[in-house]
Amino acid sequence: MNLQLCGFSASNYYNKIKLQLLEKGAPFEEVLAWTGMADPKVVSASPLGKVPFLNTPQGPLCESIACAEYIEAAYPQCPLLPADPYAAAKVRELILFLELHLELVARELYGEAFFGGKASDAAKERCRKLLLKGAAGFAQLAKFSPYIAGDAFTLADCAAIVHLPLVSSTSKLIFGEDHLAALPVRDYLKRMSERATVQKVTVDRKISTELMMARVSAKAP
Ligand SMILES: N[C@@H](CCC(=O)N[C@@H](CS)C(=O)NCC(=O)O)C(=O)O
Repeated sequence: MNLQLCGFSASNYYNKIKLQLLEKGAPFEEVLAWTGMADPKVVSASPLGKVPFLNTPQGPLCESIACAEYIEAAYPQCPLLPADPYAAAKVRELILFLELHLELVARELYGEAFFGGKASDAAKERCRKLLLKGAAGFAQLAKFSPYIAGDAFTLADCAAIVHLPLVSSTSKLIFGEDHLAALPVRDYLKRMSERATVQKVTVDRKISTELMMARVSAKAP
């Protein structure tokens, strides 16, 4: 059976894995699955109802970092993790740093930024401080030369390409300023947008975002 990538193309974590698979030229199918606990098929693969998850020939797998590592091991073509242990660990460090200290922090404000919700002033202030710290830390680790981890396209780029624009736009929408402005994010994303794989992810993301927003409005009271 072909590997199945389950989720939807508006999700940044889903797109991180989709970009990896496209970059590797690994065979896969996309299977639409929305988040939440309502669908037993989703929950049996991903206990918190989060996407993405994979259906592999051996069984399901959730958490995008585990999925990415599985894909690297199972499909060794076009490796996106360096062979050198230290260089590979530096790529993992960048992904973890970006997800824990920037994406997950900004995520607390997505409700207000994109879905008509409202975050408390205390939550905003906590996120603002954490984003400032996270951005300074990421600036210390990320190379942008021309890729996030240096001179080769890696899994860290798959993560940065999907997460950095969300963090920037959340920061602009909520705080009126981009907490990533000191980093060369705009030039980096422009360079990455020249890749056919990134273009495919972007086109699919726009279509999926419209579908997702229609679902959100249909559910709104
Ligand atoms: N740590 C998870 C995060 C995945 C995640 O948060 N996905 C979002 C979509 S972008 C989701 O499923 N949200 C629904 C929820 O948290 O209930 C991973 O790396 O796979």
